[in-house]
Amino acid sequence: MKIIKILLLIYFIIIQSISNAEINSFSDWVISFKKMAEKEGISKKTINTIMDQAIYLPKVIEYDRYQPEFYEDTKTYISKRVTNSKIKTGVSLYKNNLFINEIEKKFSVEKELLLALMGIETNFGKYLGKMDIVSSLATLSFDKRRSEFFTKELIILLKLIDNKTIDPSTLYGSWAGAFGNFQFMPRTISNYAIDYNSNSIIELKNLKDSFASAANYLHKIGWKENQPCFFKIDLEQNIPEKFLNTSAKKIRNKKEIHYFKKYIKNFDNIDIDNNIRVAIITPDKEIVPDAKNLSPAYLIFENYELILKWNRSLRFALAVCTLKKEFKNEL
Ligand SMILES: [Ca+2]
Repeated sequence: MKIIKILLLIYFIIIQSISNAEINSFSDWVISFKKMAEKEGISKKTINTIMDQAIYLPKVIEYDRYQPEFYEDTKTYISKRVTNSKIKTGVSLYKNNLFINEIEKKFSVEKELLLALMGIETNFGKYLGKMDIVSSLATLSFDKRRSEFFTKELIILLKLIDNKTIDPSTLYGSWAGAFGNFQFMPRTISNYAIDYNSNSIIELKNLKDSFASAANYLHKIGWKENQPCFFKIDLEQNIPEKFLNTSAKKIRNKKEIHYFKKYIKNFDNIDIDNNIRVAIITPDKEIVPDAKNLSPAYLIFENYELILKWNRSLRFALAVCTLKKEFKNEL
């Protein structure tokens, strides 16, 4: 018994000293980050007020390292995210906020798409995240894995606070630093967010500012109103492997629709201009154990690829477009 107690004591001393070392070097990192922020032209007052409150969040590193061992198949993924209750919530949100029509016209982005994105990202503001974003970004900047990316995001965030574009007291969001109804990262806020209700501050938890910001973002990256997103297809067995895209990082082997005619069983149902360039995705292939190689399969269009810019996930974009279609039937 005595030996076990001693061993436990040694164990706790080691664990304690490791976490102390981590915290010490985090505070060293804060000091060097502050110097960098000053060089970027951010005021000392903002840097000190904000960064003195930043703490190291071990949980954020846990989330960052977490790699699911297997993915939900596409059907499960979509059915969990496109639900009747979500459709109902979205419809009533729209009916109570008809300013969304004005935003649809102004930015040439369908209201159904905006509702779908908000529904998938945060379930209409229900899941905005409770992490202190400054501390999340600081933790991920201090960590070696993606330090450069998150350091830049944190600098941008400090600039937004420094020039009073956003209110630092509202900065609670996802563990990776995404914020507001549509989960914008600081760079997206800086490039695309808008103060639509004209009170001199961008509030991404406010409906007007967040809807206009999302619409402006989509418009600026080239969204084409009333153009298709994806079309579900049944593939013939003889389709060459190279045409089956499984990664959202780079979509390969695009062809005009008619080129794929010989590989698609339900080709005659495709009521879309045959000269549009498309690609084929098979999102379950490779990442879902025992997935059938050729099913499900989709033809994807330019608008679909724009949603990948918003979030690089084949399933995310499928879910958004599916929910969008549901809203189209309801509104
Ligand atoms: Ca505002």
